[in-house]
Amino acid sequence: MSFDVHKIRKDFPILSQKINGKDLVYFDNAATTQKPQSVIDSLSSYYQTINANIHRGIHTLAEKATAEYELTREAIKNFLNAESAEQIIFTKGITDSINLVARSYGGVYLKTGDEVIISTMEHHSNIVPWQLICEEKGAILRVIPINESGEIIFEDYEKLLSEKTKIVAIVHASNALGTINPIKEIIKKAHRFGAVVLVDGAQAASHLEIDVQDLDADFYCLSSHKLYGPTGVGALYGKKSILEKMPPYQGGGEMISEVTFEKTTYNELPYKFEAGTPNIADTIALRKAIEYIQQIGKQAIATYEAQLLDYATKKLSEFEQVQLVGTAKEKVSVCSFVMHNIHPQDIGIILDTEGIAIRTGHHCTQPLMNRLGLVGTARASFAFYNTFEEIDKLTFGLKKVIKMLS
Ligand code: 7TS
Repeated sequence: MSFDVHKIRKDFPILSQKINGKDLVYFDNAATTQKPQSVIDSLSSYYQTINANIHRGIHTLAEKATAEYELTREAIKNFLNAESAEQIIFTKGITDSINLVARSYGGVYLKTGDEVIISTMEHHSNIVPWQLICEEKGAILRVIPINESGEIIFEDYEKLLSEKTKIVAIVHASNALGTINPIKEIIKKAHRFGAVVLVDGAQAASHLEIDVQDLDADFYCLSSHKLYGPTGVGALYGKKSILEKMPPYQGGGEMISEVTFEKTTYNELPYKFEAGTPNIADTIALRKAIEYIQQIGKQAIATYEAQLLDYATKKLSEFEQVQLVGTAKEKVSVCSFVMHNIHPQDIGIILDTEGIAIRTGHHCTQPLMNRLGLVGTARASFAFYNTFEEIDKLTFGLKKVIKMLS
């Protein structure tokens, strides 16, 4: 399919509305993406035609709902190029996936004195679960430093690795800076020391081609809502040999094979990790989002978004008062910036009066902000439905900010 942004925009009904009397310019895609009509339709169609609880039923609706639900697992398997669908575990999102691994894998395999490595640019969801489990186990959290452009310092990472390293947990692309980390090399180095690697793919999966086998990732995490799908659904990919030796994360229905008061045996993968009735409708709708992305094509998306990023970077650099935050060589379409003597929140409030939605603050990366000596940034993050004209509106909005506040 050839790339036609105006045709694509028609598939996203939310984009055609006015905010504060102006055309909505949605530049908060790193927080959550908008949903195409096919995803919205899937949600109401599910409740109108096949709503039933899955896996346990023998009636027709239960079988239809189960089949649709499992098709999403298959779609994610293909999206990530995983070996098999049983390696895809449904979760509530990235946060839930990381907590699952920290509790289940970390709970068994971390011992006193062991080390977990993360980076300076992690989202709180890839910091706090590791702090909790490290504290419980007497393990130590180590942090890879970054340079002034917002890239990890690879030699320092290599120095942190040792026989004590058990887990490396790292973001594929930073939500606050846009930096794309050299994940394949990071994984290769960690494996030399026998450590497993978890990759937070929140910001990468919507922009880049992901191949978990090529990366040799041990765990890879996704959130549906950052992928044009509904909120409240995510996926965790894991290597089969590792998932098999991990104990269940939560107990309840679905995850069991047999229950007696004396002893319970657990279900097979992936169900061992999926306790209780899941988010069925939203999981089914996620497949529509994946199909939508695949129909446009990751390559076409990456090329177009790179052009948007280049254009925005150039336009913002023309402002004397604007300082870009995050100037890594490899970036996804995230443009963070600060303005001299102007609080990021004030930028966000004034841009909103122009119908422009950006995010301001620490972006759940407080340690990164501390490292950069900032209270927060203003962040415009672009998706394939954004346009160059919208970036012009952002620059117009920033001129208004300067006029009002400097
Ligand atoms: N990791 C990264 C890199 C993220 O960007 C986010 C959400 C998460 C983890 C957590 O994902 P969740 O789906 O479990 O909530 N990032 C943002 C953001 O940048 N602004 O709002 C949410």
